[in-house]
Amino acid sequence: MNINARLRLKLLAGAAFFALVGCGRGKELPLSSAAVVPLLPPSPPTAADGALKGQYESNFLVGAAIGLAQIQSETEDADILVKQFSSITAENIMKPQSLSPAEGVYNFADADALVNFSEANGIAIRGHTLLWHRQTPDYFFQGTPIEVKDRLQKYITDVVTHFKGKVYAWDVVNEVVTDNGSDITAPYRNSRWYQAAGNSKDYIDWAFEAARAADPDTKLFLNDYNTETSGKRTRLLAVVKDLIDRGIPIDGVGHQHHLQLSSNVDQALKAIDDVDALFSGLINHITELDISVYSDPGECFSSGENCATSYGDNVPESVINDQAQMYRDLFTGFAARPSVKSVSLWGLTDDASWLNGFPVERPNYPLLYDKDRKVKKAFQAVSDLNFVI
Ligand code: 9MR
Repeated sequence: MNINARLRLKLLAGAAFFALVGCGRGKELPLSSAAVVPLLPPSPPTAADGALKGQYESNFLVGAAIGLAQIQSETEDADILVKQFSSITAENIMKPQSLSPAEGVYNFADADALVNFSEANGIAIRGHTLLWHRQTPDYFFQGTPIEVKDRLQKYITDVVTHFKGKVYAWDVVNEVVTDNGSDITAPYRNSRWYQAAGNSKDYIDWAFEAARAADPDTKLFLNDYNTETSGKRTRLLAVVKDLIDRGIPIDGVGHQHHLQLSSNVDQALKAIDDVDALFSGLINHITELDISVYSDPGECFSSGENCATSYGDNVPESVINDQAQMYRDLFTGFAARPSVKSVSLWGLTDDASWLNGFPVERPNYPLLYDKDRKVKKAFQAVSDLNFVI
């Protein structure tokens, strides 16, 4: 919407509001006091039950990444999840470090609590993640490639079997594509996994094969970030093509979509279109969506230099509006693409976002709910397409 249209609507809303107040109060409110009457009534503090998940019911599940606190002690969060979300991802407690801190030792209690909450409330669970080079105990990487393979496959078999029938999709491998096209290992990341597998990509096959054998029905994903940038996307597509050409069982691509206000929405949607064009039958999940209110240059992410100045507690209204518009453009684009089956936010409320500490310590406001558990304009923009931003 252009500025004039927005202004016109505000004036109309203001006039209607003024007329109502004026009627009720009779002479108490002189016409000349229009300047002190707010132009818009305050935003509703809460949303209608089901407004978010209901809007996309025929398109995709709408998810959020959470921790245990949100379902055990933060009852407002639990209430929001039940009312507005159809999918949950464990932000941390289904990672190898949490599930198996020592070889052969499993700690399923926390993850089971999340699964029980979800099942009791009819919310689907997305599994994150069976393999990553972070949040993974050292023991996984020790020994010969054969020992590494056997251990990884046992771990994946045990975990996927434990959650069989409860987790509708797994990020089988997370972030295995390199950020640097000139790496000698490109398109693969030169990670501890790559090295432990004998400087080879074989560990990716091992992971997918073990996951498929343990649960033929759950959907298996390769998940990565920056698929909205062309270089990373090209490398990711090469990795996926290689898996498919060799018959490795993969069902879909997870696009993390950690975006910022300067990100390009068309490119974020092109990531889906490129998967669709190359691999008919694969599905797409948006797995970790958030939109930082800062527009940081590349060096902020690589070295913490030249990051945008913190807004502190005062984010300009224009930024909140731009963020809402961007969320709406993305969700509308996702809904127009039938291969998108799940869209998850990486967090529920702004205060709990990982972006408050990355790439630098700085309050960020990347999600659909604010720290007071009130819906933001971004929520309204995606859950009600008639909402005027
Ligand atoms: O949000 C997660 C944060 O709480 C953890 O400290 C961090 C550890 O590296 O992982 C974060 O989640 C990441 C996800 O698992 C994979 N993609 C990037 C996410 C943000 O770093």
